[in-house]
Amino acid sequence: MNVTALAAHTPEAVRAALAAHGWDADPAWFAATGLRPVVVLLDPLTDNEREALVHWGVRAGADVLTGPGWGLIAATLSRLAPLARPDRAPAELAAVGANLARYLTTVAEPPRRWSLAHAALSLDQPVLVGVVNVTPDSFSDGGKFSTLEQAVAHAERLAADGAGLLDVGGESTRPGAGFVPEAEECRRVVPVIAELVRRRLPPVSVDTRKAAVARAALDAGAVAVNDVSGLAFDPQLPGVVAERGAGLVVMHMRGTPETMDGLARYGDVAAEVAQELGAAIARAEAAGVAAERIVVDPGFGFAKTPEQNFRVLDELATIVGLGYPVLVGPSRKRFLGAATGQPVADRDRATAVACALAWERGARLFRVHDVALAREALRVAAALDSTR
Ligand code: PMM
Repeated sequence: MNVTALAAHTPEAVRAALAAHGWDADPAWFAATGLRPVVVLLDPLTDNEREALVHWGVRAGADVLTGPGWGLIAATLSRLAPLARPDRAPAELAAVGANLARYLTTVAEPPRRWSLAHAALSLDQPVLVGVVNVTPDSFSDGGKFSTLEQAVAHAERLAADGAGLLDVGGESTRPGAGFVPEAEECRRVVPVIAELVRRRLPPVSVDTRKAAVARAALDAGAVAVNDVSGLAFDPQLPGVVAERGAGLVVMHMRGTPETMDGLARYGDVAAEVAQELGAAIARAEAAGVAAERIVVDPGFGFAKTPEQNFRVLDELATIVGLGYPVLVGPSRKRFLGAATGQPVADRDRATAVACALAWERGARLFRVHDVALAREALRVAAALDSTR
């Protein structure tokens, strides 16, 4: 008898095995999806809930680990699904249902579109977000594109290389960077955005933490706001985004660029980043930003050590599990230098690899300086996906 190992990280392997043994396409696909392994941490749990969870686990054939106030379940998607249904879950576990249902839906059907002001981006293929920094002091390209002509020429190049979105920023966020007043930030970004829109280049987002800059950028034709403070800096910003129906990137960081390096202390970095992003998403939705307009970003290099960045990259499933499309911005960052020994000017290959690894783990948008190189790596990564 042959014992053939099947890949467990993709339903494609089981689907193909079932199809090869005569199953029809649809049942083979649904069965394969149901066999996907799922691990979730439930926290906090009462003693009653813990006891009910252990009993449920024995009956359902799921692995359950618990301790005071928490529980962890590991099972296939199909075994876990009844726990998310009010008519099937034990009454003591009713509180688990809604959030678990939302997560299982995301596993089975991840978001496939990002809605922007008057536009939408398909996420079926990788979306390259080209960086247009109109700053004198950004860490890798500061001062290179600070005139209107330089910034526009650079954006034209990024668009020709395949950028699906152009992210224009006027304030450096490198560790220790200083504050740029609103008027100066607007002076840097607004003419560039207006010109990119006039030239009908790909849609434009503005990289800003400030409501006034976001408003001016949206007036100039930007369709999304990329807030590296995760809505912590300016409480007015989500209201502006909601009012204009713009897209919103909510990035994780702690503190400000001045203070973030001292705040990189985590017990379980991916889980804590996801929880903090969840709180930021709740603020955005409370201000009226529709879920379909929100993208989340774990914030590589922001309040994270190199080791913590690699943990978050490998455990991106925890961020993807929030149920929103995920953008990553590893481009040229210090953690890639820590792994390769390369200086900032020679990290585009490492960036492309990091993007491919992130795609495999569920990221869909990639904010990079070298679009052509990252796009090539992502084409290979995306070619592995089943065409179904
Ligand atoms: N990184 C930088 C700036 N803006 N925005 C998002 N959403 N994600 C990032 O990782 C991110 C960002 C810093 O890099 P840069 O100074 O080269 O633009």
